[in-house]
Amino acid sequence: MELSLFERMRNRLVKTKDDFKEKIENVMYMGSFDDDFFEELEETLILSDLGAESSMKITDQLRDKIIETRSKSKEEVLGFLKEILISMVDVPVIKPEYPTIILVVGVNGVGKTTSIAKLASRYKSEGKKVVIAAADTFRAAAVEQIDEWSKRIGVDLIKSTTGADPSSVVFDAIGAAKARKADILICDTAGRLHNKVNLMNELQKISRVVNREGQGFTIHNLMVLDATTGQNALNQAKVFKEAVDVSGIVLTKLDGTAKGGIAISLIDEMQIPIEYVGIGEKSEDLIDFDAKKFVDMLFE
Ligand SMILES: Nc1nc2c(ncn2[C@@H]2O[C@H](COP(=O)(O)OP(=O)(O)OP(=O)(O)O)[C@@H](O)[C@H]2O)c(=O)[nH]1
Ligand SMILES: [Mg+2]
Repeated sequence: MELSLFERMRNRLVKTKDDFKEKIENVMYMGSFDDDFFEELEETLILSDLGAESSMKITDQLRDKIIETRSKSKEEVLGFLKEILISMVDVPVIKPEYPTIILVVGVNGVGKTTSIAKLASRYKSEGKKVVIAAADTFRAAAVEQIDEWSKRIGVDLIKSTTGADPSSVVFDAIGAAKARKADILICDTAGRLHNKVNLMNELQKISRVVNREGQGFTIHNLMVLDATTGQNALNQAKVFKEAVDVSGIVLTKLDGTAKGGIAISLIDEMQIPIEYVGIGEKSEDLIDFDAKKFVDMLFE
């Protein structure tokens, strides 16, 4: 029997779930909801990678709620905490209208190419015509890597040689996507350090080509972030958002961390939805992210 999305999420994100639960329970054992409690709670949220800013916001809101309701019950307070987290992640995902171009961006090694393969495989199985642009012309072997994936999945790849101008690969790929009447064109790009100005400029150039040539397509800039890098992912997100108009996040390697709280912090601080999360290395290990269900899971 096929597992539900929720069950797959729960199975793979067990580290985050257990860790959060244990930490929150420890705080709740303190008994009374005084200054020590709030201090401890804030510390705990930060340790779960919710970030200083979001953690403070959560703690403040909870304090207000407790004062307002004069609640002294642990169950009620836990309920309030959950409500606050749920309201925080309430940033809607915009579903793509076809045809669409998805430009995938992010720093080195976060899981861009793997996520593209997972997306391509998913869309193909839904009967969509998928084309991939191998616009990582920077790293040696990057073209081979995506070539291998596209053959395995059975989707078209538009490629050039290492060292070629990535914008021109994207240009050609858009032409091919139009000619082949593709539903989805996914563009792989080179990992780039967010603090390297010339690389960010190159990314803006690619993005301009997509915007200019991609008439008739909805355009979607997906930012890939590695959950295991914690708050660093948040810093990357901020810089990439300056360079391109990021419309969604893929949060990868959530299976490999106990600090999945980064998901909440990202949505809260960036106000950008997490659309997909990576929960493993195989092509089926990508799930649609439901932030509300994610919070539910933390409190199960
Ligand atoms: N456990 C786990 N591993 C992942 C996930 N996504 C990607 N990886 C692994 O992360 C490593 C890097 O993935 P790539 O897809 O090559 O990353 P990239 O961003 O394209 O890297 P560059 O092209 O070098 O910038 C690979 O070993 C992947 O198998 C995930 O969701 N979970
Ligand atoms: Mg890559």
